[in-house]
Amino acid sequence: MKKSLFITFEGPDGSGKTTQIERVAKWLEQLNYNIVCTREPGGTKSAEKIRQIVLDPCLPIKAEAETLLYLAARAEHVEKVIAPALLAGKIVLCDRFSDSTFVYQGITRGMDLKVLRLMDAFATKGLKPDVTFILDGLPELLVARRQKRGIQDRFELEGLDFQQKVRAGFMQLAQEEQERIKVINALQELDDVTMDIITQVKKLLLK
Ligand code: Z5A
Repeated sequence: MKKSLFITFEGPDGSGKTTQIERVAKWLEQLNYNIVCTREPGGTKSAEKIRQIVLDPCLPIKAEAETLLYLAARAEHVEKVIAPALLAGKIVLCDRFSDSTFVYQGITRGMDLKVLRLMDAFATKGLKPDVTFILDGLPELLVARRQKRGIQDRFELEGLDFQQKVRAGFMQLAQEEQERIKVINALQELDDVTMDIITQVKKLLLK
């Protein structure tokens, strides 16, 4: 029987999450797995509206309010998309999840990580990913990828210092949860990045 899996992709922006989700999804589909690709903030109509608010550079929001918006979007997303898909035995590939809140609102914005973890558990009803891939690379080298997109959101306008803090934050989480979180070198050739991820996913599928 095919089992459900909840896989999340994390890392600084421009690290290749969207690209890798597409590639891993294609590989899983070829093996006849039922998959759902989704993203945060977003994934439902209301959460996509929240996304428009939190990523708008013209709408500065206090860290507390911003956190609550991300968590509100996540509660909707888990309830309406992720949990039903997992219950139906599907594989969910999600672009960002709780670890982004811990890094962006917690480690970099300075909100209390213990409080954030409790609030996140409330929003997700305790749902955690089976595996999380952090796509990691020197922020300086990821800048060019972000620039190609042309559009800048609130976080991207914060500069290199901020991106370095983000990277250190993800590494801190990876250190704390080595079983769940796998760090992938995002600066390799596309195929090599995909191969590293697929190798880990195969292990989970065979478990
Ligand atoms: N956020 C938060 O603060 N708290 C939360 O709880 C959550 C989120 C859930 C979402 O931004 C923002 O929300 C994010 C954190 C915050 N911060 N910012 N800024 P978003 O969804 O708009 O974007 P993103 O998630 O940060 O990433 P992205 O811009 O979508 O990039 P990506 O998906 O990681 O990368 P990509 O689009 O796949 O690749 C970027 C380019 O690089 C593209 O041209 C690719 O072709 C190229 N690429 C990718 N991989 C390679 C390799 N290996 N070699 C060469 N070129 C490559």
